[in-house]
Order: sequence, then C-alpha cells, then structure tokens
Amino acid sequence: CPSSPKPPASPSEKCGVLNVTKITEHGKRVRKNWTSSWTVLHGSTLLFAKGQGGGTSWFGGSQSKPEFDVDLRGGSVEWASKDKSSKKNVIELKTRHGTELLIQSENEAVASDWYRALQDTISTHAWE
Ligand code: I3S
Repeated sequence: CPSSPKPPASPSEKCGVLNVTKITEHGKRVRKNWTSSWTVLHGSTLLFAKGQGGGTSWFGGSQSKPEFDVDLRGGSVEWASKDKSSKKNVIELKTRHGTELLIQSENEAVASDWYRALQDTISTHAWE
C-alpha cells in the first residue's frame, strides 16, 4: 500500500488494520478467533497479515507474509446482523467458495470505507 497521505485513486487498493475472524470455511462452521490484522485490498484479492504490520512496504514491512487471502470475485458483502457478533461495525464477507469472514473496526467511518471498497471490488470484478 502506498505510504502517501493521499487516498488511493482506485477502490481496489486499500490497506489498514482491521479485526477479522473466519466463521465458515468451505461451508463448514469454524470457531471464531478474532485477530487484529493488517489488511490489504489488492485488485480482487483481500490479504490479511497476522499482527499489526503498519510498515512502509506494500504489505506491512517485516511482517509481510500474508496469513491468508481471499478472492473476492463472485463473493458478497453485507453488514452483519446482530446475531453474528456483539461487536459494532461488523462486515460479513462471503466468498464463492463458501468461506465467511467477519471484518470489524471500532471506527464506523473506517468500517464504512472498507464496506464500500469491498462492494466496489466485487461489482467491478463480477464478470471476470
Ligand atoms: O459468536 P460467539 O460464539 O458469541 O463469538 C464469541 C466467541 O468467539 C468468543 O470466544 P470464546 O468462544 O473463546 O469465548 C470471543 O471472545 C467473542 O469475541 C465472540 O463474540 P463476538 O460477539 O465478539 O463476535
């Protein structure tokens, strides 16, 4: 992610620290495990690195190894209902392969920006 203070021109390039947990993997429910994760939206891929990166390289400096990534093409995004989590500003992301993630920020504006970016990405890459 660029370290410039300017907002990125494209919704497909975005990064920041978010709380994330998987809730379903390949259609099977898994135990929640909220972790703070350096998150990068790059093209149609969303990548997560464990721990707070915050470095200057495109993917969080020294801790630059992605913990996991998801392909957003064919996925969907919505605000999670209250029964999914007691936290506020929770985004529910479903991939076409049956993985479901919850993505959360305490900051409503941050969460809304990610929501918009994810939606834009999904609709932009819908027909690839
Ligand atoms: O959906 P749940 O089971 O209420 O999710 C909570 C649990 O994952 C909990 O961990 P334990 O199962 O080890 O107690 C987490 O600490 C909570 O954060 C989860 O709930 P929220 O509402 O924060 O997503």
